[in-house]
Amino acid sequence: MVKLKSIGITLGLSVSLLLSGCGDEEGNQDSGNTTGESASLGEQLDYTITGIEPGAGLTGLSHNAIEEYENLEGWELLESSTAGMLGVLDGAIKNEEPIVITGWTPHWMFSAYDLKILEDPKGILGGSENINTIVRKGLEEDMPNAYKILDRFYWEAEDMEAVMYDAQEVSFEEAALNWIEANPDKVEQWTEGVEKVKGKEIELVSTPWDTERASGNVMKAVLEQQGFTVTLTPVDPAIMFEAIASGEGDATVAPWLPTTHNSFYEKHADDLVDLGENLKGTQNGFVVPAYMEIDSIEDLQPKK
Ligand code: PBE
Repeated sequence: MVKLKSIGITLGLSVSLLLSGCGDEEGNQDSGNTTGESASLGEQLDYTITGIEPGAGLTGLSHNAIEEYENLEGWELLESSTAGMLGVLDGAIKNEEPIVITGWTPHWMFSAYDLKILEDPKGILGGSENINTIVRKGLEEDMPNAYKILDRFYWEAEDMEAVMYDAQEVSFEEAALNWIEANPDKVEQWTEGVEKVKGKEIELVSTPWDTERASGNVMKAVLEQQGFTVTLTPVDPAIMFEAIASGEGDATVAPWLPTTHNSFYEKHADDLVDLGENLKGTQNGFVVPAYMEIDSIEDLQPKK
């Protein structure tokens, strides 16, 4: 971290020296100037934002951003996978190269690397958001004990992060159990006075990202300790909402709202029960290494 920070400072200095010494030659800064010795930022990036899975809410929002920001004319979103994106980010940082990725917090990428979320003045990538608990219609009548726990479930970003960090060493199942053991007071708040059951089956659906593997596995383990037999199925956000709306799935603690998963939510809003937020303060964004000289999405220049 310290090393990365000092690289950032060195690079910043050399860019400003270059700027003061070379008139309109802009070095690393993107002026759309293709005659200079150094390629513009857009050229270096091949006008590409490195994205994640096609089915992610963030991928849809990123396409919207490219459309809505005039300065992103000619830019493309490279869809891949979260692991692929993280590999490209790691490679760029090792080589001190520029990179723009689609990222989100909570995520370990922010503790592993010195990163910044680019300002999003149009608010297209969602700003500060929440994660909600959503259940199928009729769950309250069919499984009042599970419903009560799901309704009460609330934790902080630090709790989710603790599970995610632990899960870099152990499985998410084990990390969830470790967190539960370390936080009996929180679990007690969700389960207090709730009657235990004997093997009643409940189907949780979730999405495949670490944030939701953390929350999904904690909810699974809590319900198991209450006597439920729990299935936890990770699917794309679109499928997750369809499952709850059709009643094939009983509950999810994974929807990012009001923006990231809004298109899916709106489609099914009449056919599901929204129990409100279970975590506050998540955020999506276009993310760059701190050594890059830009601060806002609007600092990126259109393809000429
Ligand atoms: N994400 C970011 C999920 C939720 C927000 C990748 C973790 C998604 O984009 O659907």
